[in-house]
Amino acid sequence: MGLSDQEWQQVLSIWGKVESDIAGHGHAVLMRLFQDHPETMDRFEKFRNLKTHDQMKGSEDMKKHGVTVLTQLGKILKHKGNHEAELKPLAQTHATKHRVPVKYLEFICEAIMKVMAEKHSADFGANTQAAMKKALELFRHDMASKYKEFGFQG
Ligand code: CUS
Repeated sequence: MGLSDQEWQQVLSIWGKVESDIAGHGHAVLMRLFQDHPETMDRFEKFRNLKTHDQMKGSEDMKKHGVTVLTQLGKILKHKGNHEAELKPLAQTHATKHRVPVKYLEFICEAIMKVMAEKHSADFGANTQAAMKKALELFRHDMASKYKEFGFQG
């Protein structure tokens, strides 16, 4: 489940491209998530009223939340697996407040992979994709075990 130094390097190098436009990437990720899995919109009250593609496109709330999601995930990735301190409060709010199931985390990770592949096809080759996938799997695995500590089966 762990990543090699080289894999972390690939992950963080492509993440640098995400950070060059974190708002654009974040909004694209949530657009993709809500389009592919509309049921996930239910977790956050401020998104429930968004009905059409255009409403989502123009939503400042979605843009803001996209930045939040990717900023938090970026902080975690930069710890290269030693992310207990960052992960714990995130797992706590998602287990007890938002009640976001592990399945939804999987969906959002898929959306992240798709957006990265679309925006950075030249730099997101098979090896980098595999490394990114591993990093996101590690993240979800550790979120899932923390969820259980907070009594949420996820
Ligand atoms: O916010 C946050 O943070 C999360 C993410 C991470 C990565 C954990 N989220 Cu938000 C999630 C989700 C959303 O937003 C929506 C839907 C589903 C899930």
